[in-house]
Amino acid sequence: MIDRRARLAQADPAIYALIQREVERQEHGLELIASENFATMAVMEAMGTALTNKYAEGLPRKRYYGGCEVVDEVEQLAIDRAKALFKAEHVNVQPHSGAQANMAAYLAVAKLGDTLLGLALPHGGHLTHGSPVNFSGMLFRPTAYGVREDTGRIDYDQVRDVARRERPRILVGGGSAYARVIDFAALRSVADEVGAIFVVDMAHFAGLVAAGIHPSPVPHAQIVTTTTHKTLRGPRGGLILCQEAYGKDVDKLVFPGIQGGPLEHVIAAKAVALGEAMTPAFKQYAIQVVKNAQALAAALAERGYAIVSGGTDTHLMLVDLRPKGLTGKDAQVLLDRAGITVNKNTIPGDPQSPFVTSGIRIGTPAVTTRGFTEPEMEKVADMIDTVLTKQDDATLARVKAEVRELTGQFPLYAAPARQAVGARRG
Ligand code: DSN
Repeated sequence: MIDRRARLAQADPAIYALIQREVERQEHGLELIASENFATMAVMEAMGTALTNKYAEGLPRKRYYGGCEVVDEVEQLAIDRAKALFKAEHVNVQPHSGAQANMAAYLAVAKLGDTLLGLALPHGGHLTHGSPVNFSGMLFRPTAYGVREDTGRIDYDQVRDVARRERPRILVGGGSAYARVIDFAALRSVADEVGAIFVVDMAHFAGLVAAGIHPSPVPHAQIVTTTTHKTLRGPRGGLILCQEAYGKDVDKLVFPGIQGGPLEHVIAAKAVALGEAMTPAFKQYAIQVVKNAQALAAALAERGYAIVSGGTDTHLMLVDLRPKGLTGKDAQVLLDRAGITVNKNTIPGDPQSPFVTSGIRIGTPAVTTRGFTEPEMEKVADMIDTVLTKQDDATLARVKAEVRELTGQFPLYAAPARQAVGARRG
């Protein structure tokens, strides 16, 4: 069999070299972006297959084109696994991304101009939960609830007050920088009181829900959306889970509403990831993700960093850098130079703009995939603190070498011969 890497290297040396560089970056860097992970070799192999060549508008056994008998089975397997894993009545596995999953979910239950109520972006929400620069704030009337500045937690009384005042058609739960378990029952009761549909975007914590170590929104929300590549550790993409009563509308909105042909190669990879998420090994992984996040939050707090809400229940934490006199932007740049990847993030009540911010968001899904446990979290906290405290070139170079040594002890892409396709160990 012709080696796939050799073929790519020969056909397009420029792209091959860039992929190799990215493999190197992932191998030797400390990946702490809360929404990133390292998919398994099996997931990546499923994506790089002949399934990419097939058009399959429609749903399994109800397609517009012929020749869909194989992809029908692929997609049905993904649907069945998602239903079983999340105990959902209806699943659509076609959304190309979390944003498209949210768009289809909203349009399935609301009209243009209807009111949407979500967690404010600077309080840990997401662009697609009603930001004015996003479709969610352009097509709908966006309103927001927030977290209490003293606790960093959602104020459910305030959610009820805002909902009573604004009368939303859709109440959105979930966010991209909220570290605590959300009280889904409380939000559903608010939604019911004002006649809203409750949509939960569980993109960030879906892997924890799949592992059974985080409350599931599925029994509470009419519609649940997610990405598949964060804690769920699958390919880049989205899913929609919903109650049977919303199934037809959701399916129609995904296609022909907002998408064309589904990406069956990605759907195959989603099926592989969903299968992996059913295993005891994945449950152990998810447990360790949270233990690592809690260990890292505690270690940073010991070093004088303020953690929004005082800690985390999940895979991520929001670090308020104001006690250190640093902005998120500066911290992100300094850490990057030492091979540590995080993202700047606004904190509740942030006096800085979203381009500068007063905080950074840190997550543990990726480093846990490569095998880090609590002792490594202490080392990571030390490295972060050293970089942000000293800031000089020599220190940054020294920490970068330490990062390389630490990541070298937990290799990500096993054999050099498999590097070009990004073969994660295991
Ligand atoms: N970009 C993702 C995140 O970092 O949370 C959300 O879309």
